Amino acid sequence: MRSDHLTALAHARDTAVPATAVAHPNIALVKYWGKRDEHLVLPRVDSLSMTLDILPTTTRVCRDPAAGRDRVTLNGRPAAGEALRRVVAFLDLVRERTGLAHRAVVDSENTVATGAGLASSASGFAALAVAAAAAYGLDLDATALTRLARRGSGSAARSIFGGFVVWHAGPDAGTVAEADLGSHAEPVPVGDLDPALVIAVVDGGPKAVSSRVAMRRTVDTSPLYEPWAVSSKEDLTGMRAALLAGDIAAVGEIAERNALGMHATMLAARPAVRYLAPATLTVLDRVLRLRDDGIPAYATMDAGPNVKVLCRRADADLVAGAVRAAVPGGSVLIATPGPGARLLAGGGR
Ligand code: 2P0
Repeated sequence: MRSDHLTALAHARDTAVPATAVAHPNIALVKYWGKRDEHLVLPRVDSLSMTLDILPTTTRVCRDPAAGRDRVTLNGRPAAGEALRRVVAFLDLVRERTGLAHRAVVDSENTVATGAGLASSASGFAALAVAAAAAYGLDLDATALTRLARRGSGSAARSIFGGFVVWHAGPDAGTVAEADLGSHAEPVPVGDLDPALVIAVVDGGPKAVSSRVAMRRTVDTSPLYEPWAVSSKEDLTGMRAALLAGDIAAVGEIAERNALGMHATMLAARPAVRYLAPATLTVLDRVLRLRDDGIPAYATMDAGPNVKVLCRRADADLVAGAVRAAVPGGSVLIATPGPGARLLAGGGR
């Protein structure tokens, strides 16, 4: 039995079977903003998100024993610059762990604009983690996959799981291995909640400042960063309780204040990082009026001007209509909780 298994593994390592994985983006209701270790991608704070059922990324990885370098295609175009560097660095990590030096051919298709604050790096690195682990014969459980995905992009750790997911910052003290082990994601129990996220895409273009650069500047220079990080701990505790109680108003209130606080830390950075645009504020005003009308709707924004409005699934069409009318030039999408990352095919296992 065991020798059969080893033969199969050796076969997989020699024969370069392609692996294809799919992952969905996630939107944080308690945000990740700031790292304490850039190399290991260890965050300063715990974060909690909802994985979406729309805008998946599909990624195929195939080892190429004859190739001298990795070839990476993103949405049909050869990747270059920082995007290529990050994928190659991620594959290097997988190669280091498996002892397999083979280069790879990577093809990744996003259904969402890359780098527009719509969590494309979360779905992208979650799909890459699952596909690359399979293609290189790295046998990891879901928790270990969250640690691996984290190394590509912090928020990708959360996209390994579906539904609501917490990503633990992990212990501050201890060895590097202990810190790495402690910083993983896991699903969060949720009560009777039937939520939707109405996504107002007010600008689908790439952001001027990457979230990686923006969070580094915020941690280094913003006098508001530490107070936000402290209040974020309370937000996480409150969010867990609100999710368990199925209390959409409490979930929304905490999510909105946490996001506005995160943007406040950036506005106070030197120089300021401002992702919020006039159209963002127009949507925020509309969300307030929906609440005045008795509709529980709450806004959250990431590293970009687009607004995600949390509401009951039953109210999603009404909220989407209101938001669409508020920003006629934008587009509106409706998401509900979606699945975790999964292998579609291959990997030789
Ligand atoms: C989040 N964001 O929790 C936060 C809120 C944006 C604002 O995670 O540097 O692309 O690759 O670890 O994961 C975006 O940051 O950053 C992000 P890196 P990532 O969703």
